Amino acid sequence: EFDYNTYHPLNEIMDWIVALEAEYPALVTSFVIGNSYEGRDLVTMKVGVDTGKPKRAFWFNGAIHAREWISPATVMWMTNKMIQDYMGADPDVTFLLEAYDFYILTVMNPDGYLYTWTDDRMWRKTRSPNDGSICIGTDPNRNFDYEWGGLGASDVPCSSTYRGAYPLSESEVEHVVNFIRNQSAIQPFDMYIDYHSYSQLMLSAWGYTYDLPADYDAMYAHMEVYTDGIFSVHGMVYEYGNAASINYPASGGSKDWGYGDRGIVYSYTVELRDTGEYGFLLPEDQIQPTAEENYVGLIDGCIHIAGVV
Ligand code: 0X9
Ligand code: ZN
Repeated sequence: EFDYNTYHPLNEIMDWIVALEAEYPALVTSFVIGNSYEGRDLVTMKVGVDTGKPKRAFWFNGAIHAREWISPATVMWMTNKMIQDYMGADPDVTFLLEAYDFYILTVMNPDGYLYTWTDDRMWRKTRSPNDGSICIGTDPNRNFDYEWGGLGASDVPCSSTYRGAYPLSESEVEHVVNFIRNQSAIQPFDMYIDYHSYSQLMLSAWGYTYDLPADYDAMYAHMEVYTDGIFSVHGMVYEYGNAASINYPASGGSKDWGYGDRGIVYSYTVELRDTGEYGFLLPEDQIQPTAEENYVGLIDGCIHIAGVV
């Protein structure tokens, strides 16, 4: 029996995916979208029901930043809950899994995540070397090929926000981008969420500029639904709005790529618990409440999207 209320090393997360697929073959399919710099599989799950009809798609991922352990833990908890709710004939989840495929990448940065268990709990970046520098790693959330290299992204390899030598230099980012681009030709993506920690924020485009995007009203209405869902569970407040203003400007990030490159209006960075008391070292007894509140936000938010797209 998998314990959702503890943090798990990479090998246990990979075993969890195998076990989930074996237990629910009609709901879960896993596949490898490519490899990390150190050669690890980027294992993505498709969670949905085959109806024989065309389906739209949602994407969410965890652990693009290695030390943000609550992110993959929340992704696993929510994935399991979605499956359990489908098995229990929950009407919203049944509707969603029949109309949509959820593509879920639990650990986007497996090399970094492993490194936080073995060497440095506070590692953030990838583990690829940099020419002419002794410093390792690129910030994968500065490496996407939309408005790469602008505000809030460093050109110094030793920086924790290093943008990389060129856009998509990081294998992990390149494979996510290629997968979503290719899959978009088959089924349109209506939502993209990149789960991070910490700060309790829901951040929409833009990240690279203070300018508000053309679709901001629609984004704002959806963020209100998601964060109302969060609040309804444990009364936690997650601030929301355009990333540059609510958080800080940062270029080459995932959500700007989702919206700017792919046209996915509902494209976000969600910063999970807490607001700084424990930060990245969030105690395990907060895994379940964090996941519970985000699950309600996610499901309510997906139902909202299905009604407006
Ligand atoms: O800096 C980041 O990549 C994210 N914060 S974190 O502490 N998890 O590293 C925030 C990205 C959100 N986008 C912008 N603030 N532009
Ligand atoms: Zn992060």
